[in-house]
Amino acid sequence: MSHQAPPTTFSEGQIGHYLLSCLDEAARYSQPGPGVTRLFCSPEHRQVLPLIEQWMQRAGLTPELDAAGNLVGRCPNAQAGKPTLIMGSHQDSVVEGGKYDGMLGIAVPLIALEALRHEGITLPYGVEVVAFGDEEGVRFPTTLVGSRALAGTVDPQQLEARDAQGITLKEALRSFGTEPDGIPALARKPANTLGFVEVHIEQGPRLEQRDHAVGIVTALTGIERHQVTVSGKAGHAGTTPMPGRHDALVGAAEMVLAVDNVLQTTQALVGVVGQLDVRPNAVNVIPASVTFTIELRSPQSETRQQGREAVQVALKEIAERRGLSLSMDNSYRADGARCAEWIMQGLEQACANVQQPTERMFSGAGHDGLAMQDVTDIGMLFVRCKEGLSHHPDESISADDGEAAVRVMMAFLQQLDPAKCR
Ligand code: HGY
Ligand code: MN
Ligand code: MN
Repeated sequence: MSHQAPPTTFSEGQIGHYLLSCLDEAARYSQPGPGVTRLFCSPEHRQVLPLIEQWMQRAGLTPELDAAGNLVGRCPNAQAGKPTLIMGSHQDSVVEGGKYDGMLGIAVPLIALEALRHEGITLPYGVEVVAFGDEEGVRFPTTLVGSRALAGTVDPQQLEARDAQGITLKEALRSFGTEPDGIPALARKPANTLGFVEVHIEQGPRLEQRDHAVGIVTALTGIERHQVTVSGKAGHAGTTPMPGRHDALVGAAEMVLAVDNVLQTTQALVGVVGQLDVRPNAVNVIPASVTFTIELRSPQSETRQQGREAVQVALKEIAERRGLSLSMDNSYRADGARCAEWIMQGLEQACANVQQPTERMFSGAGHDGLAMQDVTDIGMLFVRCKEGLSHHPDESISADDGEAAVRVMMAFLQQLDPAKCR
C-alpha cells in the first residue's frame, strides 16, 4: 500500500492536512467495523508498523520494535547515548474508537521533527519517539506494559495476564515476534532522560469552551480496575420456580446500579462498569455467572480507596441477600501523575512563540505518563477535539488545530536547553 507522501514545503496550512492524511491512513489498520479497533499485538498492530516506521524515517529516526511491543524511533544523538527527550503515545485503540486517541501523539512529534529536518535544523540532544504497544488495556486486563517497560516497572505478573481467548500477554508478545525476557533491559536511565512529552487529544469539552487549539496538562488522574465475578446457579428458565433462584445476572445488575450510586455520590470520583460477560449466555438458561469490570478514577488515592470500600460493602450485601458468591480482584492500579513545572512552562513558552493562546488543565483520562513518571519528568499538550468526543468513531480534530500542535512542538524542541531541564 503506497503511503501518503510528505508535502514539498511545510508552509502554513500544509502541515495540518499532511497530519490528517497520515492519521486517515493509520486508521485503515483496524478490524472491520465502525471506527478504529487496533488492539495490542494484533494483526492490525503488526500491519500499522511499516507506516509508522516510514514516518520515523522521514523524521530522521531509526525505528526498532522492542521486547515490549513498542516501536521506538531514535535519532543519531539518542543512539549515541546523549541525554534524550522521549515523546510519543500509544498505537492501540479501544474497540470502535477514533483515529486520534494515541496515534495523534505519535504523528505530531514525528512531523515536527520532519519539518525541522526540512528546515535544516538539528537538535543538540537526543530524541526518541515511541509508538507504545498497549495503553488502553482493552485486550488484556492490565495495561501500560510498553511505557512501564521504559520506566523499568513491569511486574512479571502482568505478563501472565490472559486475554478473552486465554492467551497470556507473554505468549502474545512472542507470537508478535518479540522476546519479553528482554523487557528488563529496556528501562531508561533517569540521568540520561530529559523528560517525556506526550501530545494527545483532550477527550473533553474544555478547549472548545475556551476556543483554544491546545492546552497544557497539569496532572493526570489515578486509575484502578477491578474484575468482579458473581456466581449463582444455572437452571431451566421455564421450570425453575422464581422464588429461590440464584440468578447471577439479576444480582450483577443490582451491583452495577450500586457501583453507579457510589460514583454518583462520592466527590471527585468517576468511573464506569465497562465490560460485562454472562455465562452461559443462553436465551432460556438462568445465568450461572457474570464477570464485569469496575474502573474507579480520582487524582486522590484516598478518594479511590473510599469508593472501592463502599463498592465492596455494597456488592457483598447484595451477594449475601441473593445467595450468590462474589470475588473482586484488582487487575490494574496507577496513581495519578503531576506534570513537571519546567515542561509546562516550556510548552507555554512554545505556545506563545507560535501565537497559540493556552491555559492549564487537568486530565481525567489516563495516559502513558502514568508509567513514565517513574523514570522522568512528564508533560502533555492537549489538542482540541470536536465536542470533546473520544473512544467513539466520530472522534475528530481540525487540520488547523493539528497544525497548531505540530508548530508548538517544533518551537518546544528548538527552545529546549538540555542543561536547563529539571
Ligand atoms: O482510559 C483512559 O483514560 C485512556 O484513554 N486509556
Ligand atoms: Mn483512550
Ligand atoms: Mn489515549
